[in-house]
Amino acid sequence: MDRTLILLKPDAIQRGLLGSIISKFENKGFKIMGLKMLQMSKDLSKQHYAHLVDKPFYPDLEKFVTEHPMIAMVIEGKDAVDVVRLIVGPTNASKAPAGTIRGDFSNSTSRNVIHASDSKETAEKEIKRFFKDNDLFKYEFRNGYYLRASDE
Ligand code: IDP
Ligand code: MG
Repeated sequence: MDRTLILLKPDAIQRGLLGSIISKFENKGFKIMGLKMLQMSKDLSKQHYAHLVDKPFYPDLEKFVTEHPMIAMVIEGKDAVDVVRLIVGPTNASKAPAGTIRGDFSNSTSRNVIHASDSKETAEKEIKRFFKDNDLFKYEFRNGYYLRASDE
């Protein structure tokens, strides 16, 4: 099973979207392994957005993600990294299809409500950045039979 890191950014909290967003992952059959509220430090922002620190919009991004709490979650499921990115939609929410999280809840690139890891390798690094092993829980869904066949 794949695991991926999701951040529900400060705009998701300010706009009261947490329940609506989390329910999308529950509805899809993904399992939440860990979930917490945190406030990013400037150092953590520079690590997490290392690929963007030289961009002109980075100062606004750092201010936005560090001045208010956010939610971090690890979810697990079949092809979780790729399927979650599909559910999240493209970075520029103005171009995100209806039905995706960004398509339904944002019309912006800089305030696009959610982060999701972009590859399995990134996911493993990002999960370690936000969670200790002890913060993650392994359990079985009792209705797994109704989510997919045993050979899927
Ligand atoms: P992603 O979140 O879809 O993986 P990345 O390119 O990794 O997209 O960018 C990380 C975050 O940086 C975006 O979600 C967005 O908040 C911000 N960002 C990326 N590109 C821009 C931009 O061109 N203008 C403003 N903010 C941006
Ligand atoms: Mg990214």
